[in-house]
Amino acid sequence: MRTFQVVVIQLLLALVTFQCTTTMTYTAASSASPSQSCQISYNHSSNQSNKSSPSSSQLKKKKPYGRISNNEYILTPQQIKDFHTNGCCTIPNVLTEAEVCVIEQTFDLFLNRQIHVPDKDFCDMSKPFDTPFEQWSIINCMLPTKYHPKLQNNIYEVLTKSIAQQLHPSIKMTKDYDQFLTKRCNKQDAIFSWHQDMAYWPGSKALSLEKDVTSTCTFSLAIDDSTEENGCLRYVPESHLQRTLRPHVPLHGDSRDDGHALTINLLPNEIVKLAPVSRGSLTIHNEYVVHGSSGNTSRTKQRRTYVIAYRPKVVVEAERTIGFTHSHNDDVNWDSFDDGEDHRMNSGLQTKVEGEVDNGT
Ligand SMILES: O=C(O)CCC(=O)C(=O)O
Repeated sequence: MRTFQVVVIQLLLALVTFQCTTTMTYTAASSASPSQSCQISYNHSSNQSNKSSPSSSQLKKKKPYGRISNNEYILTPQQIKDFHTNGCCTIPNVLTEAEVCVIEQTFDLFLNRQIHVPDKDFCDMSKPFDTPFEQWSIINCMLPTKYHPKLQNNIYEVLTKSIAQQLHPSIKMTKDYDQFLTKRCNKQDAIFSWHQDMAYWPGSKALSLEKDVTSTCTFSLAIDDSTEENGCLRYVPESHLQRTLRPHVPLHGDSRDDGHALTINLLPNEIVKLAPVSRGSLTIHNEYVVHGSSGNTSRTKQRRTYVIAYRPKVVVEAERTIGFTHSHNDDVNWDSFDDGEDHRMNSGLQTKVEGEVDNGT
């Protein structure tokens, strides 16, 4: 009898283990529509160490985090804390393989120039504008949903809109711009220079906003696994906390007529953290955090990433009022913002701040 009981318990345990494995496989594999049974476990809790199985009352009490439905991803309190404390965080397994595949097809139409992106909105973020396409290292397509409206409201937009709202619950957040970035394989110079995003954008004064409101969540969806080797995002944790802009200068030449990118140097002893993420996962960064990425040393692996930035609705409306749309073809741009920021004064002069170190970017 006792042996029979042991066998029954073992069978039950095997069944539970089988169900868990099936759910995890389903989560990681292609699926555009996770079933009801996957909803609660469709999250990073499956990445955690295998502790003893929770009881059913424990399961009921457990908050559902992660991908809880077709169109919602709930952040854990720790992820929210990481974003606000460090200025950057990584969020695993946000899109399914099938969802990434759909987006990837459109992404590649841009990459292969089957969807036309005019003038400076199609550029290399690491090289001067006059570089021939064959020699580009970081292919940048600005505003893909503007140039291909069918892409609007895709699942990545839907999920990140709700995540941005979770990060700034008291502010009405709205999408500001989007961007496709590709680091070609074997391009050591595919370096995205160190910068703070706010340096590229008009500040509250230039936008005639009474309150200094800038809160931004910039998402980057990995279309390819993003690793140290192919030049994943890197950042200086906590560098956003003071909310001050460092003196940025154009990366090429004396003005932005030569190239779009701005650059700064790191300060001595600043700690740099890498933010590798797997396909379908995200990084999110803040508007003041110092960040960039290094070259692609992989012979075979490109790095494609899909950026969407959310900002307060009042900010986006004010940007549009002054004619700033994040298009590199805008007349209103870095050279012409009137926001009294020192970092934009003497933009043609290569200011070297005392104590700065040149770290190869
Ligand atoms: O992903 C990268 O390499 C850098 C992107 C970036 O700097 C940005 O989106 O602000």
